[in-house]
Amino acid sequence: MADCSSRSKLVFLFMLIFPHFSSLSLAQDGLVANGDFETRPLNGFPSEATTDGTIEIPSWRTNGRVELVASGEKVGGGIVLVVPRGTHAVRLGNDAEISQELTVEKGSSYAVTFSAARTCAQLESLNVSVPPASQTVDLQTVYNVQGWDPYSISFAAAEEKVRLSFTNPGMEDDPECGPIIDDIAIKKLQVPDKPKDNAVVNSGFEFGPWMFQNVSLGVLLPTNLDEETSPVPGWMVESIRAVRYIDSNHYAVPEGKRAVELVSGKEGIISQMVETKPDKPYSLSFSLGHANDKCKEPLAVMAFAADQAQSFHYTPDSNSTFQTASVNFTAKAERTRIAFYSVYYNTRSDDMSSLCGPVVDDVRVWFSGSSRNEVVPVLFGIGLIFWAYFLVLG
Ligand SMILES: [Ca+2]
Repeated sequence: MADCSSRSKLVFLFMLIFPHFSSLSLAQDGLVANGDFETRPLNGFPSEATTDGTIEIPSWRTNGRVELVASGEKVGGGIVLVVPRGTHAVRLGNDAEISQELTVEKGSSYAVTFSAARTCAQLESLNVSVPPASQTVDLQTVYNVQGWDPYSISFAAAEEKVRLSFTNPGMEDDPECGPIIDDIAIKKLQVPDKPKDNAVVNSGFEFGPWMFQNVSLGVLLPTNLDEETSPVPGWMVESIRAVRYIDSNHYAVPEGKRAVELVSGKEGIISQMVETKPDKPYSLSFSLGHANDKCKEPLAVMAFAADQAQSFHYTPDSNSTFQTASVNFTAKAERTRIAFYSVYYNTRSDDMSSLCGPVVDDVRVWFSGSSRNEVVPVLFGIGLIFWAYFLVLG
């Protein structure tokens, strides 16, 4: 009797634990396993010089020359390695690769955030892939004086088990060159609702990639022409250069907690195809702001909607870090492209080299013909009441 009840207790306990087991293995939002490379390898970090053998990187599979590097370390030519955060990061030599298997929700989209730095002045890039998705991120442009930046790419999960890989596709002359990566995080992307009175999806940029609370550099969004799978759902980055996704913890954001800063002049274009009715009048409005990041003015954006293009200068106001701008247009098709780029190439006034620019947020597109149609019957109604009044009095 006692045996039986303890066994059923065990079964019950097992049933209680088992579903948790399967959900535990599902990738959680945030750092992936040893995504910051701070987990100590079994035979110690190479900088501790306890071994000459190959270093295993916990939780990662490596291929080619992959090194665990420590901050302050120097490579040939006296270049001091930049480690984005913490003490350790990895450097990928020519054709080298690190990868990790993730358990995800099949059919969902995910954003991968990672920090990267180049080591040499040569053309360096990083290929990030989750098959069948693959994207090469150009590290040639240093957006920040600190020498590294967080980036985000996205993928749609075709399977429950996917392999996230980082590869250095370059064939550098100097084997000590090659990108450094750190702080790899993942976030399941939610599909934003379509608001009733606004044709823009994710209009305030509130849905986006993982951002580390203690990183003040925002997240760069490189080229992404796939609106279905975008680290900032609904939005595309049409240009070769990136735009910066920013948070209200570190920047002035016009609405909510997130916005975009156009940091690449005319080479950083963010756009969306919005649903419209052909030949109908619409208005595009948006917040144009200053990120409060010491960005040297003037700041201006070029806004596009259908065949309209208009530039707007940010005019500083002591009471606010943003203003509202709008463009009227007539839709030509079922879908209308709206887009923004920065008119100027701006840098921060304190270091003169970190790239910055105007902030865009709270983008709205609405049918502007409706207000006139509503006003007319109301006026007509008021007129009728007046007539009735005079008739009664007369
Ligand atoms: Ca926002």
